[in-house]
Amino acid sequence: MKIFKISVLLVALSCGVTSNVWAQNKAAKRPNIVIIISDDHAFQAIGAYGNTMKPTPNIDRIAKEGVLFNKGYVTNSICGPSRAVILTGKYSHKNGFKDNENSHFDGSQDSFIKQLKVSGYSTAWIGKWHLESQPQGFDYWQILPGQGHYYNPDFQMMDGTKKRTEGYVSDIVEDVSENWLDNRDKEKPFCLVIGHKATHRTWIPDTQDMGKFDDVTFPLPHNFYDAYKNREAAKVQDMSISETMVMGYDLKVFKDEAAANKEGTISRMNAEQRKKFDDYYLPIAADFKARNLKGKELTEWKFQRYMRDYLSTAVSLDRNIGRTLDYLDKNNLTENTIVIYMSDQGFYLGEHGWFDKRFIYEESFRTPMVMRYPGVVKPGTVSNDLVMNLDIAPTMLDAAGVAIPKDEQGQSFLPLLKDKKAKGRDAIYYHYYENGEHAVSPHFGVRTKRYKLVRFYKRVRSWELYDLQKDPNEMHNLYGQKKYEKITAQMKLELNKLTDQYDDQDAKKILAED
Ligand code: SGN
Ligand code: CA
Repeated sequence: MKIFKISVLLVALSCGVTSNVWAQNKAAKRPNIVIIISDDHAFQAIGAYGNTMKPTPNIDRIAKEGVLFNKGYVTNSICGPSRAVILTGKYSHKNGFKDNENSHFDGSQDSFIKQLKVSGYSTAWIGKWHLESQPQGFDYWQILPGQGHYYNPDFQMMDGTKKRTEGYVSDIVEDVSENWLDNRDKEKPFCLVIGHKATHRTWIPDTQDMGKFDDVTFPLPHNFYDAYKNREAAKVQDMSISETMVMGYDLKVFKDEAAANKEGTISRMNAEQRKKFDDYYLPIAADFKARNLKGKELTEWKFQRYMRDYLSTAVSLDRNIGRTLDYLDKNNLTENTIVIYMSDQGFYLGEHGWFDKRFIYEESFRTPMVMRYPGVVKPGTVSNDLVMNLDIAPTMLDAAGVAIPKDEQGQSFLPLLKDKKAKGRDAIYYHYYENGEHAVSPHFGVRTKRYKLVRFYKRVRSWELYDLQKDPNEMHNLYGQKKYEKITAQMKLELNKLTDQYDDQDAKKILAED
């Protein structure tokens, strides 16, 4: 009997069977990972976060089957920097990618993707990347150069070629992702990042979704006409719907056909796409021109058009998130796959009169973030812990059973989800650097559960303090008020502590000058 067993083992070994069985067992235990990262998608535009129009049934499905993070934040609210933080688990001053204007991601540094790959995962990044340098640590990548285009986008391929693909960008990013999943090495667990361009400016929906919200009149946020009293940085920004948002480029009301043809994405459309685009937008433009709007009427007209395009673009995006979930269902992958949906940061939908992001104020500091992790996260969980995009890398390594490198600055949020008694952060740290387009002054700051302290230090030099409990919309800067001296001092201590903890030398220098 014994001899028989040994001989079976020998035969198995010689055929390589045992190593396959071993790989499969290991793969079964380690979850697959799908991270869907969209661009500029505001939590205010998501059903699960309270949008009553319910434009995102598929994102809502992830939340329902997993966890909704109510307090998900980013460390630096802008595209490239956020992706660099997600990859490395380190703040911008450590991973080197501080802003979209002067930075170039050093791909030779460590990332959670590289760690997963070494530990036996198949890895891929498909879609928006925006880190300038070529992706490293992926078995496969196919990326949109820079911001990419909504229609018939070019992709940068691994072999150095550029490939134009006909269609709508969110559909194509999903097609390529499913194709990679079909052809992946099925012996291994996988980690796939799906990088969507939507809902980035200039918010162009798939033709089938144009006009989806034309019957809706969106309520103006109550601080739409913010006068920025006592808030210098907010006063000097260039991201308002009234001043910055343009009729042609942003809202597709062009002077004439020649002007439309000059716009990148529109000029790329094929005849069929262009006809549908014109059928929808030309009557809107004609109506607008006939009205001759001015002042507040004009601004509010712009706001309604902005909201309609933005939400329709989100519908086109969400449909493709649904396709990812369907793919996992159809291929029996749902039970053993973590799915995360998040944006690279939040976005303003008219709050303070704005579009865009960058500020430490809640709408852009926060990011939507939902995660499904069958067997680990109870469906319908709502998390109110302070978590960050900084935590994605260590959390994914934790889930995969890979040691988290000591120099990662985030922390796994799995303990918070597994154990009700686990304690999360008391405070989170933010640092925004870019000092160009949209004129948002560089700043850093700290947010606790109740208060926020901000130091603007370049375009504008000033402090701001908010009581988020009394003033969740951050309209009343309390800095300098006698009544808040004690809280200010406590918050400054917290800020000093965090700049030490994260070793942010630039911020420490500025604090030392104060
Ligand atoms: C572009 C946009 C800005 C936007 C940045 C950063 N201008 O420069 O409005 O803030 O991207 O966006 S546009 O004229 O090109 O639309 S990010 O997503 O990369 O952070
Ligand atoms: Ca972005």
